[in-house]
Amino acid sequence: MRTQVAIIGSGPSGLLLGQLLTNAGIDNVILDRVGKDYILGRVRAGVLEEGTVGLLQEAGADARMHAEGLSHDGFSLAFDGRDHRIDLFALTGKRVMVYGQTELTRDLMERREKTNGVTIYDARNVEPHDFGGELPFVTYEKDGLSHRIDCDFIAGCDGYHGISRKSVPEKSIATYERIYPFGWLGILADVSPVSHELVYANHPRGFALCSMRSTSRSRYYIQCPLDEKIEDWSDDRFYEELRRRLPDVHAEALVTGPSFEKSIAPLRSFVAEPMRFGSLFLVGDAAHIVPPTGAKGLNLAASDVHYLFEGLRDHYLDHSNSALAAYSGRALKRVWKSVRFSWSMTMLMHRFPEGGEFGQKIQEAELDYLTHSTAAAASLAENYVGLPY
Ligand code: FAS
Ligand code: PHB
Repeated sequence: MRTQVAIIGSGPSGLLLGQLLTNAGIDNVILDRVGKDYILGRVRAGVLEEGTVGLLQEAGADARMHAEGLSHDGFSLAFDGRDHRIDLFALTGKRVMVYGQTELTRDLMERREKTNGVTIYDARNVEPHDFGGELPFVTYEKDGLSHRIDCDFIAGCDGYHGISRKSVPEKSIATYERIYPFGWLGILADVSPVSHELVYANHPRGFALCSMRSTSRSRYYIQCPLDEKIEDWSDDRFYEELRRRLPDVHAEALVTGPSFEKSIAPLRSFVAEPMRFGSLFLVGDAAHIVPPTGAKGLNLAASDVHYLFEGLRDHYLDHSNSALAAYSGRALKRVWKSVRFSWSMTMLMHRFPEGGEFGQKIQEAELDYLTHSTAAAASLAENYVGLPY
């Protein structure tokens, strides 16, 4: 088989890039090591920046998001028993869209099928080859047979644990990492959310986040030690602990009900540089990971796709390679600013026992500053709604 762009990974990065390329008449094939249902079974992000919304519109996969998504003008910081609203729209003129990554992925998959995009699921041992040379190709195994796809470019959209970054010679790549000493225990339940907007809570017992997927489906998280076991957390125990970390106004509004998803996610900051190696481009989680405190992971994948699509479109349609040459530098400039923001929100909102009383006092001072200074709140807000592409 031959294609112009071989995309490894059928998550949001791969699907969004694939659709933009297809719409531009640029041939592409997506390969994923698992099946469609497995991908759709993963519960991930929930908040979309306007840039991400715009790219889904450009991809023609935005109808359900606009019909079912929730447009939010603000969110709350809860601490010291009080709730402080950050008015995103008043401070930035922008909003965020609350719409689950699972649904966005489903919409992109359906759009790809409608436009006859080729996706090879359950592709085992996918491997990029000769991306430093003139004739790149990808190999994989399926149904006991080995296959090869010759291509012009390879987009590594295969996430943190994917093969693409691991295929780059160690001497050619630099990585930067911070691992946080806790995780997020999250549940999904078909109960109405405690508030019409998201609530990020800083509490001596630990961080909590009240999010949602709709007005009848809530997504809750609490900070937990990394060695916690899911089986030790009944729904009742989870709701009781969540309630203890919220101001009364939200604790009293908490509607409980059986969870249908419960998981613990570790938190890390990670960046690989550069994001281009010859004809191989790293995109999204394959190149960077952020703690979900700033709701940036999925949105950074989207801005990477924007930069890479511009480069590939200019290469094929305008015979210009300047945008492709600029991809890594442009993407990393935005990545590092979002990594900084996600790190700062994580340091602000979580309990760090090793930080001691001094660390606690610094958090309290910063929260006080954020909720009494328009300049400080505006800085937080412009990062949360998403910095310009
Ligand atoms: P993805 O990891 O989504 O997709 C990569 C795809 O590549 C997968 O389908 C995988 O099967 C495939 N793949 C991997 N290795 C392969 C190989 N060798 N061969 C072929 N295919 C391969 N972000 C937020 O903004 N908010 C959140 O709350 C949030 N929560 C998260 C919770 C968890 C547990 C995780 C892991 C991430 C979370 N994220 C969150 C970040 C997440 O949303 C990512 O940013 C987003 O999935 C990035 O999309 P992709 O880059 O497409 O990577
Ligand atoms: C979510 O709804 O899953 C979510 C929302 C905002 C975050 C993290 C996760 O910062």
